[in-house]
Amino acid sequence: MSHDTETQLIRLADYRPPEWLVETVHLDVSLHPTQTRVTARLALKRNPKGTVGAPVVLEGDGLTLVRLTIDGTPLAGSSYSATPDRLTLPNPPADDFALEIETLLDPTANTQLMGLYRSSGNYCTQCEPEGFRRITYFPDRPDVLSVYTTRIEADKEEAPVLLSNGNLEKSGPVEDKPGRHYAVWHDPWPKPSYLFALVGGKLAKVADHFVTASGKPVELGIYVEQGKEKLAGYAMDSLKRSMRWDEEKFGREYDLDVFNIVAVSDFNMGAMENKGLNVFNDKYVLASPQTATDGDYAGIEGVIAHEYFHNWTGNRITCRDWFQLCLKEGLTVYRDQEFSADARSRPVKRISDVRVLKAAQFTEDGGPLAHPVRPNAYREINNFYTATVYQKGAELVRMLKTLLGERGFRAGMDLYFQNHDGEAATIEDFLSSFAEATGRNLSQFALWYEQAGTPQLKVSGTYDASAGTYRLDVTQTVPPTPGQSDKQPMVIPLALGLVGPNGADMPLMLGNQPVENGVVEINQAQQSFLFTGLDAAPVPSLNRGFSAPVNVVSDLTQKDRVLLATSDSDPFNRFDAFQGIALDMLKAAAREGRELHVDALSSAAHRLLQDKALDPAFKAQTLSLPGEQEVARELGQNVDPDAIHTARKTLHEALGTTLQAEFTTLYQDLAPEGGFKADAASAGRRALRNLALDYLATTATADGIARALTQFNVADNMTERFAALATLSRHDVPEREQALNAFYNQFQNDPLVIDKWLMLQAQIAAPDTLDRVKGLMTHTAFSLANPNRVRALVGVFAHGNPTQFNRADGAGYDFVADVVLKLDGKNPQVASRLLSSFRSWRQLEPVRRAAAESALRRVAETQGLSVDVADIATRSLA
Ligand code: B3K
Ligand code: ZN
Repeated sequence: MSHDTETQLIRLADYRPPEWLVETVHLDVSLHPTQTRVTARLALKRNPKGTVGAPVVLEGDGLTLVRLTIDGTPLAGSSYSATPDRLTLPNPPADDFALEIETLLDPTANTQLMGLYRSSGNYCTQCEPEGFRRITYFPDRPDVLSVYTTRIEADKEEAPVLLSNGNLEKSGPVEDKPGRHYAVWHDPWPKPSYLFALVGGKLAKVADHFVTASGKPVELGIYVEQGKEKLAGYAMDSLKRSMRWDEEKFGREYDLDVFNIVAVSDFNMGAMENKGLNVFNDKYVLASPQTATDGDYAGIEGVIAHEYFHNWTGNRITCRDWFQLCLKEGLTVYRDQEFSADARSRPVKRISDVRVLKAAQFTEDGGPLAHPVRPNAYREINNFYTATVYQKGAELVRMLKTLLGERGFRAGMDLYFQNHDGEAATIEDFLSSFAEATGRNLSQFALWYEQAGTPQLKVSGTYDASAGTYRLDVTQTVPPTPGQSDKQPMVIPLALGLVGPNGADMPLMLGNQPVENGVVEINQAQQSFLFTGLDAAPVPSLNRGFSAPVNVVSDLTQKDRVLLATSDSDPFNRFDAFQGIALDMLKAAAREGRELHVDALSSAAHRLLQDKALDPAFKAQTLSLPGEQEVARELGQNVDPDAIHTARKTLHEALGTTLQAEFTTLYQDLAPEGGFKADAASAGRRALRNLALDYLATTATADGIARALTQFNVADNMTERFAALATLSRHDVPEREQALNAFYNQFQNDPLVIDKWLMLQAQIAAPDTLDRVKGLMTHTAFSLANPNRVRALVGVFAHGNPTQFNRADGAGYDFVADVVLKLDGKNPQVASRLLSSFRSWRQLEPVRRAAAESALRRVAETQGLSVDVADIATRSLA
């Protein structure tokens, strides 16, 4: 890792095909805690599409070369050059030859958690995007696809389990080496190096099996630390359901004899889709009712599905280069969202996905780190595994489906799989599959991949009673973003309805044609639509189901929103209308200190709560007030996080007080019956009951706190216990410390639960939280080497505690900057992710803005930064 100024900007426009291909890779890995020996035999072949006479240039990252041979003969020192970062053969002996490279690695010293490293004593790898080059020299780019055979050798005692990609070919004791054993794995599917994986260690296997639609048996294995076997049941069930779903919804079957998942406790992100050998952060595998919340269960289901779905969208069809990352990530997020929507409640899933999109992606898109879904330049690709690539990328796929219809979408997907299986593809390949399948020109749609920024739709309506018409005027603008000042109009599928005074949908006719599927297409800067046949003035219900990732600015009144919140046939817009009423009030209160008049909101809440037809999970989502960061984003400038916090707290208390009787009844009515069930309906009831608990605790009576403490004490599952603890943690009462201590004592041996304990404390909106967080960093439960601990404590403080991270004295910024710098020497990826918490600094009021800027500058000016951190610091300040 070198300093930013020395690193080249890599541009999409400079893409060239690889000069050399690698047809097969034979790896021989002899595991040792500090001296792991890797022999790689690469069958190199000149790419006919490359430059005549090009040298062989292989990437490395911190490698120690031991030996180099060609077709068995050691290479003379003059015929190659090797540095830790590169191996060059200026005059390759032939257009087709076998190069054997021996390197020596120290997995114990690998704190970056990229390449081969150790977690709880076990060996594992992470290669995406550029970790394979930390194992051996290689053309480490996704468009070089090779067939891998991997022999792993290890101490039988230290690593009884040896796994790699593909199918197991042989295993047994190593002759002449007592105590050593080996396994040979072969993966018949050509793949890029980033999908390589290897695991060795003391792991317990949870076994199951699956028979594919065409009758092929598959052995399933989930490997966990010994003693944790009982915690893998939900993950296994999610895996089998994902495998079936992909067959039913996309016609995709699994393609190896085995599918293995390994859960490790030190992992930079959620999980990794290595071919046939997914490696997971154990947070997304391990669950029991006593230790995991409903949210954790949903997370496991979603991530297991996501990684499994990558087998087709990512592995069988991979990316030509890292600019195309959204080709696999956006599409696979879309697929996992749809899977969970089918498995749970579709409207509720949509609401929670949009909440994530707005919180993470809209915020990113509105700040200095904004970039297109397909970026056109990067310094450090690890910094582009973002909400924009993932979540906005998924929205683009969803819009395609809306524009093309269910059948057109499926036909396009089928053609994409048919035409590009086994290839490293591009967004153009993806889009042209849909264009070809449906005959639709998608060139304007492609702008969604090129133009950053959240489009804004300004919408106003005029009703003409005498003509019975309603004219909707729509103006589209895409705000300027770094490097992109002028934008072109995009294609925006706008799902809408016209709601009559009685709350029912009115006819949706343009001229005498009904609007197909209730979707109009916006494709110009300005457009008008004249709806006909209306005998009363309608209230427009816009962007139903959040059909496009845009900001809609309309002239709806509070009364209009109340109508939509209480009677829109589109559940998403009921949610959105309710949130909109709250948001308007919070903005006015935070900005102008305007008083909160809660009547409209509480009567809408009352009607929602009384509506028997509504799913409890939906009610819980709708009645959860917009977050403080959402209010900040909506305010856009001169943000005072304390004012927002106060406004939100006041509104929360006012609603809790007004609806006290109702929430009390609800809390009683929803009391658990029978044992814990993880299904969506049961989770929804718990969510609504916990919401009631939280509102009731705000009512300034001792009752609410006592109720929360009782729930904390008697709960037989983590969802209820944790919700009660979260509620208590938001109040400055003695019960808070009492419960936090009890929780720690009960769960101190379970690091994943301790993360929850750290998280809640990091979020407390009180001036002593910073000291508390600093203190917790020295607690035995904390470790700077473990990404989950760092994210739970420091990550949550920086990203999830707006008042204390943004302390007016700048101490929150200084603290986070210090941790970033300290962490950067160990794990640049986790450090740079933490630094991205500064991304909205320009929106702050002047005092905080200056303090944040100076902390950012201090980071940027530090010598010897990783490229990862230097890149975020530089772009944040630009
Ligand atoms: N593809 C991996 C992410 C790798 C991130 C590298 N910084 C997990 C996923 O999206 O499925
Ligand atoms: Zn992914």
